[in-house]
Amino acid sequence: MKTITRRGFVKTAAATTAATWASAVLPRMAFAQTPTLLQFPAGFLWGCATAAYQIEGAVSEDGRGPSVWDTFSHTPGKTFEGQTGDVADDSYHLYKEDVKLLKSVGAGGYRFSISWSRIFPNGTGQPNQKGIDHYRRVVEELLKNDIAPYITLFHWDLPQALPGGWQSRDTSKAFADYAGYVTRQFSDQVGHFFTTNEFGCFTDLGYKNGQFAPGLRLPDAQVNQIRHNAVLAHGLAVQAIRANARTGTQVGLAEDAKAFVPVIESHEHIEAAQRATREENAQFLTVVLEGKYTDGYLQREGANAPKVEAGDMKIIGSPLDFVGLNVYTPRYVRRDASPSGYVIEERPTSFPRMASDWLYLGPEVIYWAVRNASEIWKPRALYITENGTSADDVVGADGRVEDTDRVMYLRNHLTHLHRAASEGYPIKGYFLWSLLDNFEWADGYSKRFGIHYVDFKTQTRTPKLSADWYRDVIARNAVE
Ligand code: PNW
Repeated sequence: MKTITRRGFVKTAAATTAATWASAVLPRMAFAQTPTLLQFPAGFLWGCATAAYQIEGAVSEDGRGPSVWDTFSHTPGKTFEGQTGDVADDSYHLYKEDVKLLKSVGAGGYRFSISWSRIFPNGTGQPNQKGIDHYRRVVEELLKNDIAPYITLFHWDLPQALPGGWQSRDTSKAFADYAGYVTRQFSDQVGHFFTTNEFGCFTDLGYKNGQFAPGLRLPDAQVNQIRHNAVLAHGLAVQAIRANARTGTQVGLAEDAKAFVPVIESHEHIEAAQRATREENAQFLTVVLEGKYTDGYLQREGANAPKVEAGDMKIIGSPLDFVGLNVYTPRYVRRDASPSGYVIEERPTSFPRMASDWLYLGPEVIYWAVRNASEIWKPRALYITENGTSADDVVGADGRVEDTDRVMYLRNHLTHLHRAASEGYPIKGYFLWSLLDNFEWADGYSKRFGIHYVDFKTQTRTPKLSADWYRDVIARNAVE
């Protein structure tokens, strides 16, 4: 028999006491404190999102034509360390593995985008069958796994061959032709299509600030015309989809409308936040949902306002089946006595942020994004088409990525999304950005948004803590 030292005895005694305490107390605690799960409505859709240029790689394969993002990322000084999407996650080849990742978290939907220049290498003209074949394989793999495909038709990778890019109205027409062609091919298997993703990111950031492709800095009048071409492209595409797709196909868009939180939840500040929502998104979501530029926008832009041709507004305002909102960062608004009736608060320098400098943390934004859009525009259905965060992920010695900050970000956003659902706003689903780490545009691979870690040298995918957490949310249809 082992002699029990005094220290050993104390330890054993302590352990026994702890065990006795635990068995006596814990079951009762567990009984008394039934966890309050925030249950989402039955049938709520949980998914993940990605975009073609950010994950596919294989940029010269099977007849794909170059896009403006190939040109831009290969131009020195435009992206972090000159990184490009040439290989990215190699999802063009590894898509089956990526479907397995979706399956393993239990996703019911996958929002991904089609690369326009895989289908029409020159933007217009002859379609490329190999491009269609690739997405057919992706769609079939998803369906085999009971994951509903949600297709974004344009997530910024404009075919380089289109003369003038979004400066030309012909690009809007080319987009409609492409949208009609793709939906004719796929609407027997795909029920939901998004026309464009985030107008401001491919118009303002591309043609006004030059941070994104094609990297131009044009004067306001030209930028406004580009914005107009973009919303017109969306409207023409909606019509082309309705003309080509199977009846019942659901059409919408994915838009990172600036989202406004009232500084205090009182009638006057809520009203101010809704005024701000309409005015600050006047050139994009507002004109799409109202078929009209606001008086405020036209006044502010004056002589620089877009030139509108007869019939444009009706096309732009074509009725939609749903609205998709990409929600990341909050803006705070209060009522004031100015003609607009609102003022947007400066953020204090101490305002918390995540790993991307533009990504401020204010989880209530997702509630207000849904509520404001619902009350202003009364859409039939809403989806959160993106929400997520970058984080400074580190692979531990045990191979695990404990992204507790991402879990915190997501958990808190879902708590506030739950509030919106429980108050009856028509929120039907949520797509987490992103399924896996990928090419984060001008930030290259320096910002990771995935719930799966990607080793870009070996293309190994590893679930992070956030993937385990999300699996749990989906399984319970609830957030804790
Ligand atoms: C979205 N901002 O972009 C895009 O749809 C994704 O492709 C992207 O990877 C993701 O969000 C994360 O960035 C945004 O500056 C880019 O506010 C910038 C902003 C918002 C969204």
